[in-house]
Amino acid sequence: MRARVSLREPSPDLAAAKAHLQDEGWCVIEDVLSKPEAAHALERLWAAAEESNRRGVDTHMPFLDPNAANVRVFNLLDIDALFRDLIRRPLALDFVRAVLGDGFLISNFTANIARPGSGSMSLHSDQGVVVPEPWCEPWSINIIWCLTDVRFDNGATLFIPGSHRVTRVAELAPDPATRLQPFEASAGSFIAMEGRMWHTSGRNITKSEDRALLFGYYSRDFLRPQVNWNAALSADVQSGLDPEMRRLLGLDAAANTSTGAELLSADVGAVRGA
Ligand SMILES: O=C(O)CCC(=O)C(=O)O
Repeated sequence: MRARVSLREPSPDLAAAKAHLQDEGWCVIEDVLSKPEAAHALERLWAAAEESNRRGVDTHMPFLDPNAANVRVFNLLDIDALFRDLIRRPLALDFVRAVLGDGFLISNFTANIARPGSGSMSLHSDQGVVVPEPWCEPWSINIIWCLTDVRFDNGATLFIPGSHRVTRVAELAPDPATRLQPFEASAGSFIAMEGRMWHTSGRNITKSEDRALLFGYYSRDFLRPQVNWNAALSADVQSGLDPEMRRLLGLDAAANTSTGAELLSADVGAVRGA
């Protein structure tokens, strides 16, 4: 098991990182994007923030963040093809599959730029946001793209080690906030974080350094994604998507069929075997 693997290593042990993700609920893959690629994505993210404001979707969400130093960008997939490419990067999907298997959908893709002076949001797990307790199995995962270096002092995401084993809120006590640790990583990395991990945004206590993260959120295909992509993606964007991307977004007519199909074939097999 390895918590961190760099793609620059002569033979990166991705299996060891997946094992860490499966057991400990997280891992970091470094050097997935080059520094210029991460810087370019950051430029496009700022352009997306402007476009979001132009469309009338505010980038400050008072119900999420204590002040406007957190810049939130929603609907990245509608705004820029660069984000439509990132959300389906084969390496990212490989880590998603390691936790969710083949039957998953893209649930959301958003950004949070924590600028100097930003504060923490509420402690939560992302699976808890979409499924009521008990949380007995991993049904969602985040692939968190780091577009800047991420450290404790510039507002790294804080997580509670082992909290992906918590099945009910009551099990979090006592003093969960005292057990928070930062996810630190360099620009161009991604952090894979199982959906049941309890976490929050850190405070950016630097004078002048932004922390920019993209949150690619995926969930099992029997769960309704956080975003209704049929409504959120323009006709123009939808018409340019290939069949695989339509499938990942759950855009086609058939929905929630894979689990039932497995059960049905198991039943038929049992009858045949009788
Ligand atoms: O920005 C962060 O570090 C965490 C954000 C988060 O957890 C969320 O938006 O749900």
